[in-house]
Amino acid sequence: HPDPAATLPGVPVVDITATGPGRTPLQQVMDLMRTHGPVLVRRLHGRDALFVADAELVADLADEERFAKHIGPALENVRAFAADGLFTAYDDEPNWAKAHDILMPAFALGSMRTYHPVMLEVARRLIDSWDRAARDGRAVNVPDDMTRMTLDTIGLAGFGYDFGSFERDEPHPFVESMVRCLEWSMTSLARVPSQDHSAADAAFRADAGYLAKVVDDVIAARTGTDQSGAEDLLGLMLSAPHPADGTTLDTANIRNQVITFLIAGHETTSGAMSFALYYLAKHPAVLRLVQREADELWGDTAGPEPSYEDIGRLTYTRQVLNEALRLWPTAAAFSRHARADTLLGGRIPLAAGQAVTVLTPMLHRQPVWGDNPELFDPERFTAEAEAARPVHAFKPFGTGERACIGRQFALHEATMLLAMLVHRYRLHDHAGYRLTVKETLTLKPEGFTLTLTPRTPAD
Ligand code: MNH
Repeated sequence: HPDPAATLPGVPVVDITATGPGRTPLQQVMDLMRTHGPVLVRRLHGRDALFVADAELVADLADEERFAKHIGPALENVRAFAADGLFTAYDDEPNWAKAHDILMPAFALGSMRTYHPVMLEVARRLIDSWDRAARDGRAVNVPDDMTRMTLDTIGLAGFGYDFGSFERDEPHPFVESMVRCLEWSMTSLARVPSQDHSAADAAFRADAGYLAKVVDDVIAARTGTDQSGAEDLLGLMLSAPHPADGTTLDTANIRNQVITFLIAGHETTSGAMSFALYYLAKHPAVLRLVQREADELWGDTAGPEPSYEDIGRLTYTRQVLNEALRLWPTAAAFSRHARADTLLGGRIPLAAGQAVTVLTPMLHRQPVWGDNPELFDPERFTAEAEAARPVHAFKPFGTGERACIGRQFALHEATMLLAMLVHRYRLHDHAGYRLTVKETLTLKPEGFTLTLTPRTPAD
């Protein structure tokens, strides 16, 4: 094993073998960085991982000529159920470029216009459910309901498939199996060598099998119908020819893409909206400003008809979302590797293929964010403030050609829903919620509940 202290001059090595990474490994590295600074090697059972959050090093890692996306141990585990889907494909795997080219048109800004009515329909399902909770004085579980909303949205908008999540008291079993698969991907990394994990692995295989069955249902509901040429995600997957060679995606890859989009298309957006609502509930002055922005568009009407164009006008609501994604980017790490031997930031020698993981929540707390980075402040995302900041200081969607393909989709969906919710309800932090962040590879505010009352024109 190469000793990184010898190969990485000046980079502290922190051995966590005694405690292990625990159930919140990302927050553990956040804490290590608070002690040891924004560049460190974490050692576990003799395995080393280099983590960085330093803004200049991250800017250097964004150089596509010298660095590429790395599939680290966590994503290697996700490959056990998503294989060569877009998110987990190796950078040089031919199916990555092929699927990327075929699916890109579904994520161009103009495509959001097509998804808008579906997003609105699902937003109304959530509002119906929250109206009932408000009437009965019941608390709502925010992350659970955000997950219902985002799963139904990606199902309908991407695949014409209705998960019907608001008709269930419990989360859809797809969500439960998916969460366990993501947890398995994460907790397997903490395994003590030589222990027996066959029970956990068997449970994982059962869950992965169930996910695959849902994928079969989603595809079967489409094939053989006359909408196989539909231009949603599934339509493109099933029938769009690659612009260069005219071939379509193969059957195995289609299944991997469906599972990838069903997961990547809802899990992180759900967390982002949950954190945004958490900060709004804790910052009444900010909440007033979001409400004012929605009121200016939609007035006193209880049931507004948000248009596609309205969402682009919700600039302050977008700032709130960005600020929530700064403090808690829900996909909190991404990895890069050197394409050839190089010096990271001109000072840290990296061999070809060597991996570096960017810890985004700590990047988002570096000195470029000012003296009080823990403070929630949407003013950080005015156009002027953004223009004054280095471009690579904010990376909630990753970087380069492997950055998030669904970014516009997520932002359209989340901005519209947040504005509709604050327009309609007063949010009550009835339990005096104290933030605990649950990690299942992605981040969510665990157990966050609100009570609601309808707003009156005087509010
Ligand atoms: Mn998304 C890649 C964050 C919403 C589909 N996403 C990424 C990456 C990050 C990310 C970070 C890069 C990971 C890496 O470099 O290893 N994504 C988010 C966040 C949200 C989000 C924070 C919501 C907020 N993502 C969405 C939505 C979809 C989606 C919505 C689909 C509809 N994301 C993807 C796919 C990839 C990805 C697919 C992989 C893209 C590629 O590698 O080509």
